[in-house]
Amino acid sequence: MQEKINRVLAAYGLSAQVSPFGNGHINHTFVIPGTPRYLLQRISRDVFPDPIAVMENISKTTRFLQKKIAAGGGDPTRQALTLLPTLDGKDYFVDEDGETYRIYLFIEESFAYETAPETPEQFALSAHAFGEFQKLLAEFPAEELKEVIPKFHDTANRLKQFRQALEKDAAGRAASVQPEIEFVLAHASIVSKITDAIADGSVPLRVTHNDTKLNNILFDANTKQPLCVIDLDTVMPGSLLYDYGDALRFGASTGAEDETDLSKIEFDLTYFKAFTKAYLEELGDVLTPMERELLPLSALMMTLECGIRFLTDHLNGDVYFRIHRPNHNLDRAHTQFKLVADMEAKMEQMKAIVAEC
Ligand code: ADP
Ligand code: GN1
Ligand code: MG
Repeated sequence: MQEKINRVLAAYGLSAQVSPFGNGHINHTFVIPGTPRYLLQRISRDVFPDPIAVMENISKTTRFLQKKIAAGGGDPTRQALTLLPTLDGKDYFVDEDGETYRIYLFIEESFAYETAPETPEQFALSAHAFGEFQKLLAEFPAEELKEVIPKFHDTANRLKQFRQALEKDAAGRAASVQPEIEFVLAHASIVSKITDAIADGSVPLRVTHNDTKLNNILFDANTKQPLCVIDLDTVMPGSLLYDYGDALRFGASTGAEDETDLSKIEFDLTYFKAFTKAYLEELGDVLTPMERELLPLSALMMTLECGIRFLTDHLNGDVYFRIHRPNHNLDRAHTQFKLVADMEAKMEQMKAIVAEC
């Protein structure tokens, strides 16, 4: 591996002993020691059929964000990702095996929350960060972005892919997960709620992040304030409900995404309220009535969708999300389904909280 990486580094005029880094489920990430430090990432070809399109989107969005941040008096090299160019001036490098790599400036003195933060107030900070990110990108010309993963948050399509995986049963696991399968199929009636609203025009397409997991924000280690929204691979036209719902899926859970003790997993309404209030402070004036109406359901739907995706990958033999132990994707699906059930029980309270905010 290091030998391959040496050839990549050479394209950037660098040479160093790299080490694996971080907790992402998708890309391979390494840190390049030195001053400054850099972060090297190999883009997953299994996940992104066209890694160059991913890089073109990221080049455009990072440049756009940097300009906006600089114009607002911020620090564009800490508050946005900075791509290092290769010696011949490109924002990425494709090696002889066709693997695509990129290098970012390492944002020092920062940290990410890998589970929910200790207080609702800290979680609210992430709502401001994602809300502000959304506002910064509001003027970005959406037509310049490629749809790197088609139908990424089309929950109905995720259900279709689940049914196909079930049919195929590639890993021979379907028989062992019958209650989980039933749980998914019992929720078939809600999967089109957001896409239907997009189709009838009541929910607009915006440039969205689409992967607003809390660990995709770097916080400043000294001030504990949000610093930079990262993981821009899936920035593309989408619904604001995807970003809002996905952030709650992860950050309003009382436990880790892969917790095996399900008694520890609940959907915490105090966190839900803190996030919703802060998000609406940022974006309340731009929301359409239908976006507002679908806020509570979007948290449930993004959680259901993620659970469906984890279970689909378990059925497919763990080919998409990186796993670190047997049944890891099944464990992840369990937490998501537990959260869905809890949100169903709390839906009236969630609606009341949104109305109050
Ligand atoms: P994945 O798609 O695999 O989740 P990410 O881009 O989210 O990949 O990043 C993987 C890891 O690297 C995460 O742990 C994240 O905190 C860290 N990271 C990403 N970009 C930077 C950066 N510019 N500086 C410091 N750490 C970073
Ligand atoms: C993946 O890349 P990462 O780990 O931030 C996934 C998200 C899921 C998430 C679940 C491109 O996010 O869609 O919600 O795992 N990213 C992609 O933890 O599929
Ligand atoms: Mg990530």
